Amino acid sequence: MLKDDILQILMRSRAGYISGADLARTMGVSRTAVWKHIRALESEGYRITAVPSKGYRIAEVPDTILVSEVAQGLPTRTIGREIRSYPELASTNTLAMELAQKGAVDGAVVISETQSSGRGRLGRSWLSPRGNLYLSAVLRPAVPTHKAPLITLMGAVAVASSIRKQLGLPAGIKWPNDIMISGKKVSGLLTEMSAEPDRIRHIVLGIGVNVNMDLKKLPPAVRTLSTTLAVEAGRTVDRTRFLRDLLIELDHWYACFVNRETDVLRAWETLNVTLGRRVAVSGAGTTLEGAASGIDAEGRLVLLLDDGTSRHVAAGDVTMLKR
Ligand code: BT5
Repeated sequence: MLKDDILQILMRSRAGYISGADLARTMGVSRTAVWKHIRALESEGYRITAVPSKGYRIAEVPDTILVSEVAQGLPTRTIGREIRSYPELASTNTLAMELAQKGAVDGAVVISETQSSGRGRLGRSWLSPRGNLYLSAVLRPAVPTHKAPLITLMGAVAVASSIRKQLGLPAGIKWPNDIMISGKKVSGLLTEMSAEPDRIRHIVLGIGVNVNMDLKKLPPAVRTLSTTLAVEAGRTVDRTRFLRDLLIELDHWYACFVNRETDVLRAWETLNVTLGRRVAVSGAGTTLEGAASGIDAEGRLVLLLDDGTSRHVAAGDVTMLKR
């Protein structure tokens, strides 16, 4: 897009001015057209100084995820082949499900700066102030329906290992869908599926990562259990770069999942913080207590109960009990 090209030129020469005439010549358009694109960039939050004798210069870049930079030469096979971004949505998962129904490609990604009705599991909400990452990927894996729950584990492996690689933080996975740092939740995943008995139509993998938001934006009860990447890293995190590297990591693990899901399970085992712990798993009106001893081939938690029997739990909320 012309606007993105102009943005790139201006970003590359942020130290000085570029004349409207030069931009117009490079782009092969009129100076009025250049001016219109400059106005469009301003409406996206860029502050651009215009000096009649010198030209244009970017004075301030908005704190938004720059999708053109994420998409530019993105070295992925599937994830991020299409990226749609929005300043605000009700929920990226809701829109991604709609797009999937209308035929969105495998790997299409939806992101939003905020969500007004971000969703967690079981009708819970995901609080979604500015400064974080909210994304959903449309997936169409050619695998049997019973493998679908592994998508959550796959996404968790991608998020935890991306945080580790990019920021060197000790991110771990709490079964089934939480990413934790130092015992606090930094990210949550929500997988939704449309399927026939023997065939997956599409899956939407939703990922929320607390990046730079002020934790005070969360109500106290949630805040005490939560953290952000910025708090853990001790600095603001570049969300554009974080997202780009996360999509690359997700692409890798998605390919692993489709080709040889045992690799995903092994990676999950090395990154998890649940196994080996005594846990209580609640769900469907009951709570089971026991030792989290493993995950099975379908991603269910294997719980060793005190009577010596074991249960394979498909879903639930885990509370870590004392060691
Ligand atoms: C989750 O549910 O953790 C899944 C979160 C998925 C969010 C993404 S954002 C992009 C995509 N679009 C959506 O609409 N959703 C996905 P669950 O395990 O049910 O946890 C929900 C609970 O986490 C809430 O009841 C709160 O206690 C807590 N919580 C809510 N917002 C939080 C936040 N920003 N950080 C940490 N914890 C939060």
